[in-house]
Amino acid sequence: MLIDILTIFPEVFIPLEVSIIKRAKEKGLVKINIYNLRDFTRDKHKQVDDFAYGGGKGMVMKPEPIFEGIEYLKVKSDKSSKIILLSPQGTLLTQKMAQGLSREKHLILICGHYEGVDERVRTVVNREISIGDYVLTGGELPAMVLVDSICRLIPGVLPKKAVEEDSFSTGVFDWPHYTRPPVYRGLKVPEVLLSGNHREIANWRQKQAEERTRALRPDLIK
Ligand code: 4FD
Repeated sequence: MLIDILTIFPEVFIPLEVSIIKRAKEKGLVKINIYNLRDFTRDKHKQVDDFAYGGGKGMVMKPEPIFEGIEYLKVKSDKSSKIILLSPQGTLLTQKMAQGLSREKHLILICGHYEGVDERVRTVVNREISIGDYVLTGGELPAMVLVDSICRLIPGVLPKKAVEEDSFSTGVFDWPHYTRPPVYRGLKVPEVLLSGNHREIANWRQKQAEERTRALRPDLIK
């Protein structure tokens, strides 16, 4: 998969250079390119925003750098590309959505700023996605959240079993996990986990997972 990101803050994308995503890139399972929208401006001041027509406070992201950035990336790729705008007005991101997007060949993510983007940008956008009902200073963090949720689902990035056991796929949360030591600050690991009885352990875990989901997120129970 190829993921191209258009942003005015390319330097914030460091989280995509560590851990699982770093390894996915090294394995050649995903290529992530970050592009500075200022490089697609043509004026002397590399202006990416401007005042809103009709007045009012706040700046609006200009359409030209975004259109030109998209055109440059589409010509380069020759693939069927999905153009995604991260915005608080988008469809709420779900595990199912991430699963669908993990099968795409080419994604172009647009990170907005200021009071929003020129409305005409929406004519070239295929999907508008939000990571939750709150407002952020920019679309960069949502873009990284989206990339992370997608990349871990690309075959070969994680062990198959780990992905199958995802809470939002199985419909229940994980069971409680423990590691050594068996007693820490007086807090004991449940006896059953030390018993070596694998059938009992499996039963205990299933029960815990269900109880925990019912208590924390009854809406998830299928
Ligand atoms: N909830 C989200 C996305 C972006 C954002 C922006 C239009 C504002 C929250 C386009 C308006 C981008 C989210 C930047 N805040 N702020 O996913």
